[in-house]
Amino acid sequence: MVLDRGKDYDNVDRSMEIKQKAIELGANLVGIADLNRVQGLPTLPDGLFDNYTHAIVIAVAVSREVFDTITDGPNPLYLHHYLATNALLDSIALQLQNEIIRQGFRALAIPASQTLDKVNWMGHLSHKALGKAAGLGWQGKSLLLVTPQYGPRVRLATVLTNAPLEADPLLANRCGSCQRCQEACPAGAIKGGVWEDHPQTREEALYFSRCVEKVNEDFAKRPEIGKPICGICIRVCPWGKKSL
Ligand code: B12
Ligand code: SF4
Ligand code: SF4
Repeated sequence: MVLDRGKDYDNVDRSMEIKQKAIELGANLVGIADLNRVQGLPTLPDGLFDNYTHAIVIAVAVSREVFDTITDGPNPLYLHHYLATNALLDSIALQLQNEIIRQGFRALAIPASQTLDKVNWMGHLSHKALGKAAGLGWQGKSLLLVTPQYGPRVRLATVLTNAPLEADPLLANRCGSCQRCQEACPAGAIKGGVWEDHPQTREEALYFSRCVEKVNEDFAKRPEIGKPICGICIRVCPWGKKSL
C-alpha cells in the first residue's frame, strides 16, 4: 500500500512523526540534531557521519525508585535496570531505523552502550554530545547529559539518518554554582569546570583515569556487578530529583 502524505507534508511533519513513534515505543524524550552542530566530534570509525545529515537522539529514563537504592556504589538492581534500559533503547533505535529505511532514506541505529576502544574508552560516537546537540539537555560538570525533565537519570541511543528533518533548539547549561556531583564522586574525578557549550577534552571536565579506574577496577570487579557502572554522580544531581 502506498502511503500518500500529501503535498504539504514537510520536514516538520516527518520529524513529529518520528518523535511520536519513538515515544509510542517507550522513549521518554527524543530530539533531533543537525550534524553540522557536531563537526569535529570524534567517531569510530572516522567519518561515520559522512553519509548522514541528522541524528535522532532517544532518551529512556531510569527511575527514581532505582536511584534511591544507590548509596555508595552500584547494586544488582541498578545493574539490571542498566541492562534492561539498554535493551529497550536498542529496540526503539532499531525500529526507528527500519521505519526510516522503509520511507526510502538511509538510517543507522548506534548501540546504546557498546565500547569499541577500551584503551581510549570510546564508542561509535558520544550519545551525550549528540543529545546536547539535539536540545535534550546540557553536559553538566559530571560530563553527563543533564535534562531538565529527568536530570542525568536517562540513558541514550542515537539513529543517524539522511532524512530531511527539523533540528531542535539547544538548551543552555544550568549547572550554575552546584557542585554536588564533584563533592559526591568516590574517586574525586570531577574537576568542577564550567563551560557554555562543551569542554574541549574529557580531561577538562574529569580526572578521567580516576573514574575509569573506579568503575573498572573497583565496581566492575564486584561479582554481583561485573560491568563498569557507578551511578553516584547521577543520583546526587538535583535536576534528577523530580524524575519518574
Ligand atoms: C566508554 C564509555 C564509558 C567510559 C568512558 C566515559 C566517558 N566519559 O567517555 C567509562 C567506562 C569510564 C564510562 C563511565 C560512565 N558512563 Co559511560 N559510556 C561510554 C560510552 C560507551 C562511549 C563514550 C564515548 O565514546 N565518549 C567519547 C567522548 C569523547 O565523548 P564525551 O564523554 O561526551 O566527551 C566529549 C564530548 O561530549 C565533547 N563534545 C560535546 N559536544 C561536542 C562537539 C564537538 C564538535 C566536539 C569536538 C566535542 C564535543 O566534549 C567532551 C570532550 O571532548 C557511552 C555510550 C555512547 N556511545 O555514547 C556510555 C555513556 C556515556 N555512559 C553513561 C553513563 C551513565 C556512565 C556512568 C555514570 C556509569 C554508569 N552507567 O553508572 C559513568 C560516568 C562517567 C562520566 N562522568 O563521564 C551514559 C551517559 C548518560 C547520560 N545521561 O549522560 C552513556 C551515554 C551510555 C548510555 N547509553 O546512556 N562510560
Ligand atoms: S561514574 Fe562514579 S567515579 Fe565516575 S565520575 Fe561519576 S561518581 Fe565519579
Ligand atoms: S550535580 Fe550539579 S554540577 Fe553536577 S551535573 Fe548536576 S547540576 Fe551540574
